[in-house]
Amino acid sequence: MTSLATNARATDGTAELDAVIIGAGFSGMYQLHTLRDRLGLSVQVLEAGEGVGGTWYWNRYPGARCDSESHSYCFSFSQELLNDWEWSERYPAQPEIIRYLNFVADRLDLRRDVKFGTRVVAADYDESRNRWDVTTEAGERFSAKYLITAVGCLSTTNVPKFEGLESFAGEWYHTGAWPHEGVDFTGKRVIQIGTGSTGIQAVPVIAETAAHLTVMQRTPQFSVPARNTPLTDEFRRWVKEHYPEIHEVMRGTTNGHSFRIMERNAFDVDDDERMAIYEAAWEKGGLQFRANFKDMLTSKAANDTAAEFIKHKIRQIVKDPATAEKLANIDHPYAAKRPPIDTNYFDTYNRDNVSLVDVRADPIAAITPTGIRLQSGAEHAADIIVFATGFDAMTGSLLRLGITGRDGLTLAKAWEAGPRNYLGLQVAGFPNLFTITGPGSPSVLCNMPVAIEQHVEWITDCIAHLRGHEIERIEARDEASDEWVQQVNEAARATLLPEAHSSWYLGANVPGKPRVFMPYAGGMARYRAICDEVAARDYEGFELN
Ligand code: NA7
Repeated sequence: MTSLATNARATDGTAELDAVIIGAGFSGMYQLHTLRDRLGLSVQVLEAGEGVGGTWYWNRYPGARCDSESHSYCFSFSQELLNDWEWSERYPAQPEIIRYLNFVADRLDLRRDVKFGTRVVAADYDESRNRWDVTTEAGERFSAKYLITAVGCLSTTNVPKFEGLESFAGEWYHTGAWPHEGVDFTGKRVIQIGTGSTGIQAVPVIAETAAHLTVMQRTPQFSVPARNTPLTDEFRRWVKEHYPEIHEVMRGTTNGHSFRIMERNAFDVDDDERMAIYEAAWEKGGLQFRANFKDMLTSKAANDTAAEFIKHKIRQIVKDPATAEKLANIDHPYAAKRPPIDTNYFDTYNRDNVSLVDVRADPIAAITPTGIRLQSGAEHAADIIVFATGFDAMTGSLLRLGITGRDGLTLAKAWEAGPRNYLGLQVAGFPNLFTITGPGSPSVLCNMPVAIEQHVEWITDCIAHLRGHEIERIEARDEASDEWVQQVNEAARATLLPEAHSSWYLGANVPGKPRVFMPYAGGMARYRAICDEVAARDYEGFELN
């Protein structure tokens, strides 16, 4: 077996490596560290952005902040990194996350093996050489035995194809490709399309400076207060003293967060007690609102109690009854679409300079030179349009890499009817290709750093095993892939998640995308156990040769 300690260059200028990693966000950075510094491989990371950070490099929109609590939204593998970093707020804002990831890149000396400003446009598997040939937009070529995608789940922006966008005389931006110099809304008429987690964070901030903000809402959303706050020294000390316990909780729960899901069901307590529990959780704020009862995502009746509570809060907060009704007219179960948390979102509709338009009742017909026209003919004027319209989630960023496996099989063809793979990690027909947080793994249903660390460590152990046993190739078997897709479907069906018909978990936000529930909903702890067992059984379900 050959290993190239340093990058070699073939006579045609192709860089020869052990591994190419695509993406330098949380996952690509950690994968580089493990393969290079633990296994001693030659590795090249290719990153489209000009800096580390992945999704956080691009998502610089007003109010951009993580919904996971800061002490749980970081790497846990290095005690040194944990000791030497201090978070300032309960939830980290985008600039602080970028500072954190740059701190990690410095400490682990990662940048020397990352090529920034480099977009991959093709990756072809050559069976005779058992190598992946990777081509970039600039025509550079890299060849590697292992190809690892670390492209994130929410990186390919979805700009709906509205007629007339090119005719718009003002400025328009997608939140996921926000200008680094920022956007000045002062005195401007702004229309924002979209009220997902991003839109709900952006509305209160844009409203502070815009002359007028018109929010165009298609699907009303539940949201719970985040209750963001600066962290006290006492809390930070407590966290540093309790990492083992905190990490044990994060690794043992369904969703990878640092809070446990309660053991009780919603109807184990009477109505008064349930209301008191919801009130306390509303005051505390955060994603743990869904952890109040363990049957919240499996029993419609239990879920209805939370849904009614939040709708009641919306009607209490929003003073104009017509606006309140549009916001509270929610027809999916609570948390079946990704549940946002917010800072003054509903309150913002009480401002004189903010209005809400229901574009489900009266859809957007076209973008005009001066604004947006609805199907009814109503016109809304704008100087700036903000697209908070989400992403071609989970599969979009993988499909646009131009991946072709054995016998000319493209990933696009293999996934024509939706993503089919084994454990979310490997696709049949694509040997030695690993997809970090791919569809079919818990990914977006989990606190991302936890999902990422588990995948990176599993892939690292797997590659170490291959090298230790002189195995050249690993590839998911067809039967194992079919069984896994079935397990992913069954796990989703056991919950209320598929009932949110407009959810991006199902690909429903992108017209023409196959409707398949993409993330594994069986829980991170169960998923981790399955992956460990597969490895312990000599990589059962994979072909090794
Ligand atoms: P989301 O959650 O996909 O939200 C996108 C929003 O844009 C949502 O309200 C959509 O309505 C709306 N949308 C999308 N297309 C249209 C069209 N054509 N017309 C009107 N409205 C539209 O993306 P986010 O960026 O907010 O959040 C993504 C994830 O990032 C988030 O869940 C966290 O995990 C972090 P819809 O609901 O599809 O009717």
